[in-house]
Amino acid sequence: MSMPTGPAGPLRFPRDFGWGAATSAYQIEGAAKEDGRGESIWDTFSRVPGRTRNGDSGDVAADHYHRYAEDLDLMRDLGLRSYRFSISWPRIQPDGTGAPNQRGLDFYRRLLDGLHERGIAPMATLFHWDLPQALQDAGGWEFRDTAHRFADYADAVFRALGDRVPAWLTINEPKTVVQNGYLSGHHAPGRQDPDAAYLVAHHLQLAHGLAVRALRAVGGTGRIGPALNLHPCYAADDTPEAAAAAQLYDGYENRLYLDSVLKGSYPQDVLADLGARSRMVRGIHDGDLAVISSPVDLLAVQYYTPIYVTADGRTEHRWPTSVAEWQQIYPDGMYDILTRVTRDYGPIPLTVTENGLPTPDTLATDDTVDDAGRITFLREHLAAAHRAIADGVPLESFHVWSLLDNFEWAEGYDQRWGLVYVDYSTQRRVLKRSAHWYRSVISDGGL
Ligand code: IFM
Repeated sequence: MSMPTGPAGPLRFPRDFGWGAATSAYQIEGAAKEDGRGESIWDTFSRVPGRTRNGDSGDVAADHYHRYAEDLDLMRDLGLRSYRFSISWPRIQPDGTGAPNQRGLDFYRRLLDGLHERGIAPMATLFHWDLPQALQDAGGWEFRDTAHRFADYADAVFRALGDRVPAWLTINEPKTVVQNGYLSGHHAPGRQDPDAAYLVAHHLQLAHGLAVRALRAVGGTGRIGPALNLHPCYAADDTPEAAAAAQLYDGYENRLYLDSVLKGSYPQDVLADLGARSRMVRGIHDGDLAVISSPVDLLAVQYYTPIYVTADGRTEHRWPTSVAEWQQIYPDGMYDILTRVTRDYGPIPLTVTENGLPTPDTLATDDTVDDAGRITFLREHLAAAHRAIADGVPLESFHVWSLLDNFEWAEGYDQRWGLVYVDYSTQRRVLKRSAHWYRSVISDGGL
């Protein structure tokens, strides 16, 4: 990757940089009951009163299943070079097992063909949290067999779509499934069981490794890697106690997922903290870490926020937050996490597959959306990514979260994360000011 020097401005990105945007199936597709799609745990979870804001669900979402051609044109008009989306497991295997549903595969084939026709490189995530409900009924990610079901599903997808997908991501943010689905319980399946949570972490990692092996077994030519949300963890003060607490926090936030995939071991401090009697530690079988650390081709990093850890292991906020109160806006964290991954894990190709924030966007009477805060946020985070590249990080691409406003899980439709505003009453799309800005960043090749 060569950094061009040229007239356009001080922060030029590599000429072949993959300027992109990201989405996920349940958050945008809608069409929850069409073409043979089965139920996912998010369909079930959203129906339980009180689980999502306003009782919102992904039943209709941004209606992308029907409007994908219009959305592809939007991507082309923005100048995107890369589009990261996810494949809905219950569209492909309505009950989580068995022969693939051709109508589900056909939808993704149409989407992929549309991307190629417009010169946009697809990046497909196999699992972005929409587990088939039938597999949850059989034990979900607590059940080791689910990892094998995932490998079977991945195999079917690789065979059907592999000729059209140059880059695959296995599991989106396993940590969020662990923390939100099994610790706090505010995501599907809504459990609050720490012992189960870390067994789930292991099975998600195992599923990742089995899918990597499945791709190699079918002779797939696409590249593959995990999609990890990484949070730089800093000590909240300069006591040795805060440093030790931040180090352990980092184990749970980052090394649990990075070390297992890239070093073939779980971090000893986390294993010791969980204890030999924990379900996770007892659930690690001989050979599992060899599977989990099957060589990958790229690592997808998702960065939103840092974490500051106090001596007694609590967390503190230090920087301004966004509409999402868990987020602290700290662009240097992007630089820190990218350079740290390269320093600690070697020069594996990196892609940023998510970065963004929700802003209080409203559609003005002149049909514009002035999301100045998103422009500032993205400019500063892109500048931090540029600094990381200049310091030797092999970062290939950057995907804004998100292309479109969408279903933000437990927050329903209240939080708007898109470059493109969706008027949910009509499903009309309106480019926000940030989308116009991003288009010029792409055409200038930098900031
Ligand atoms: O919307 C989510 C996405 O599904 C996973 N990463 C974080 C985003 C914002 O919360």
